[in-house]
Amino acid sequence: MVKKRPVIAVVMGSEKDAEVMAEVTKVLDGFRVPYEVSVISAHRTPDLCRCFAKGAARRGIKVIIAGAGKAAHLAGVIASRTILPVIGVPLDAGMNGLDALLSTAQMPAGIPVGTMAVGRSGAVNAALYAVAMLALRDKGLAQSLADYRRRQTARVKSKRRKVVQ
Ligand code: RP5
Repeated sequence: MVKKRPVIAVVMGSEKDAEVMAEVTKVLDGFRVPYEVSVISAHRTPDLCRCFAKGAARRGIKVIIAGAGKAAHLAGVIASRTILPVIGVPLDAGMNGLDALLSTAQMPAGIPVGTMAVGRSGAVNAALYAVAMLALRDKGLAQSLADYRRRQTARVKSKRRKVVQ
């Protein structure tokens, strides 16, 4: 089987972020979107971070999803080195993730990072947001995204029936 080239890069600041960031790849797997995963730290491996960001577009990556905790500069530093859309997932490594949320979201004008919610919700939504971007140019993916929403609505309605009865 020929492996498809990754179009989404999932990056995290530490291997300790892997559990939450697995929510990203679970969603991408569901949509059969090819991705790559790496651990890169904006602070501990700054040169690697720079090379990764500079080379991503050339390697065929369309969207980057970066998750980090604490002083979470990963998404912002990557965004400063590429014009690809960068989605940031703030992770809770203390302070309920408020530190990471502010570090990821409060970018100065000119270098945007699309910041999601803290933790699992943010990880799931980052993947869905990236899929939505790809779906702009992929009708099959757009259909899958609409189906995902329909299934989600049906699931919530069936639970509601159980609660209301
Ligand atoms: C961040 O600091 C990482 O993204 C991680 O969430 C947090 C703690 O990392 P470790 O020091 O535990 O590796 O850079």
